[in-house]
Amino acid sequence: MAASSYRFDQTMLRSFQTSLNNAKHIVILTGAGTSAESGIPTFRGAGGLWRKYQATELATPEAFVRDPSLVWEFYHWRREVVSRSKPNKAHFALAALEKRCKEEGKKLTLITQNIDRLHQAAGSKSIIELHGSLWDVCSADRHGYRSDDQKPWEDRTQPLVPALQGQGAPTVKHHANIPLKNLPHDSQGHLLRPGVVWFGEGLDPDVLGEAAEALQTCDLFMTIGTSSVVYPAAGFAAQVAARGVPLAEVNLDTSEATDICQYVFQGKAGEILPELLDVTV
Ligand code: BV8
Repeated sequence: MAASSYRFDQTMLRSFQTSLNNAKHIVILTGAGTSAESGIPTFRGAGGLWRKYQATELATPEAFVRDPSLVWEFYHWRREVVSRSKPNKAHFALAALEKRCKEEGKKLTLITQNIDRLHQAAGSKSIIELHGSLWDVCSADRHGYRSDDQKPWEDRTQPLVPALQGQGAPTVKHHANIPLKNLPHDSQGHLLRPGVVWFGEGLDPDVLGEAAEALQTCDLFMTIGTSSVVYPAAGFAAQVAARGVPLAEVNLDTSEATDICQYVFQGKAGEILPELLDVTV
């Protein structure tokens, strides 16, 4: 396997690989940095701006009630970007690790904050999507929150409605101001919203339950490509560390989790993971 351009601390690499080989249930938490090498902008890095907005300003029920056309332009553009994106070596390395764990009778749970479904595209199977999927839609109550009485459903029609065609470019000065009636609606005429978890919204209790079970039983935890500032995911590393479980971080910069990780590999996930996990991608 071609050695990566990343220069490992060999002692840390060997110690981590011993922990990896001894682990029986590995939990991996991924964030936007895992998809950065697929060309998908992260939230808090240079690419985190769309027009003059931080992504976090638009990923809220309040923003949707205030300007549903603007929020739909933003998500339509992200669907366009992701539809042209492919999984990168980080995604493939994690899928290869899951396959090896299965062959060795070990468990691997991949908990992702990402909504781009590139882990699935790379072949990962055991995935917990904390924040939903960019390809899902759902109905919104009058405050813009996900309706409790139904789960989001996938609709990969692109554009979702003709009015969104060609809209959403991050560089234009003027918003499309699409009339409400021309935005996505269901067959009963209810306005639809992206089926993701927005800031200020609770996560799906079933999803949280699955994640909690994995966190309580794992014996190795890896955090990859996340700034670890968004809760509840940001609290997972400390929760597992409290049980004395070893933590590893693969991240371009330091994060809120770095200080509690025994193993820290600072660099690009796509360059580090194939050699770190000893997989061929
Ligand atoms: C909730 C979907 C409760 C939408 C997203 C406790 C304390 C403080 C605040 C809170 C708290 N509890 C709740 C909150 C509020 C809030 C929160 O955490 N706010 C933060 C900002 C302080 N949390 C919530 O609102 C959550 N809800 O807790 O509910 C509740 C209960 C009942 C009733 C009401 C409420 C919901 C949060 C979910 C929000 N939705 N996404 C969408 O995507 O449009 S979160 C969004 O941020 C994305 O999912 C993203 O993944 C996630 C986290 O960001 P990161 O993935 O970490 O991305 P970031 O850009 O920050 O970092 C990327 C990292 O990668 C960087 O470190 C970079 O260095 C690195 N990197 C870059 N390139 C590479 C790389 N690494 C490796 N290789 C590379 N090549």
